Amino acid sequence: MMDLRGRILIIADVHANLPAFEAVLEAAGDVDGCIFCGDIVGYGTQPAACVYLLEELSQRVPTCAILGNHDVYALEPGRPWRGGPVANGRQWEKWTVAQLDARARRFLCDLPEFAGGTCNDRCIHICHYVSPISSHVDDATVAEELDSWECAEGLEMVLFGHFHRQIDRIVAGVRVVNPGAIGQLREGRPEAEFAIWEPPDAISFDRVSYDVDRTVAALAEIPMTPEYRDTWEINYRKGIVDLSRE
Ligand SMILES: [Mn+2]
Repeated sequence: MMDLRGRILIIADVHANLPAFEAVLEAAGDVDGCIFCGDIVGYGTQPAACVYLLEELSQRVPTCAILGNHDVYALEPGRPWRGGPVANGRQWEKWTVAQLDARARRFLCDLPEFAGGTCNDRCIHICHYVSPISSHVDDATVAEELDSWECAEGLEMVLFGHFHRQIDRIVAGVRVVNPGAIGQLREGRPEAEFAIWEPPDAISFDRVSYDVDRTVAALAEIPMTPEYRDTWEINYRKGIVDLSRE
């Protein structure tokens, strides 16, 4: 059972973007623990290196990490997955699966899809999402989704990912917090997002610029059409995901 205390880094949706992940860890400074809400890999340019970095972090400070839908897919590519990769993205996800060596797979296989426990004396639940709706939805749809969540009695906070946006709301008396995305930005700023929880209840959101050029350069390693590579270069540089060009 997780019991974290102190200055806690809350992160999600790294999506194999190593420069962004490194920038967040540096910007966060010294932390006493970490909560990772899923999607360490999936799309992205450096899946294995990101898994290793999460593993190293978990060896350095108490860390509670869970799998996201893309991580589950990378471990079980045959598993039916709503909102799965489309068009060119399918090739990219196959490439991701091939990049994960035994060490990376072993680390991921040990992660759960949900976790519960306490953090700074609050009873918390960690999940990537509650229902598998697409992450590419507008704010109103996210709000509708959150309102439909039913939280267990006594629960004080839900920490989640998937929607790639920073959220701090009260839903039926439970605080629901999403730290935003590190590696696949969708809010029109190419800055990696994270949150810091200072006891007892102060959760602050932050973002940091990262070496986008390095991420874009690594796209060259991945088998994809030049057009699709251009799309993702634009996505990374603008901090968007243009589904119309998928
Ligand atoms: Mn994601």
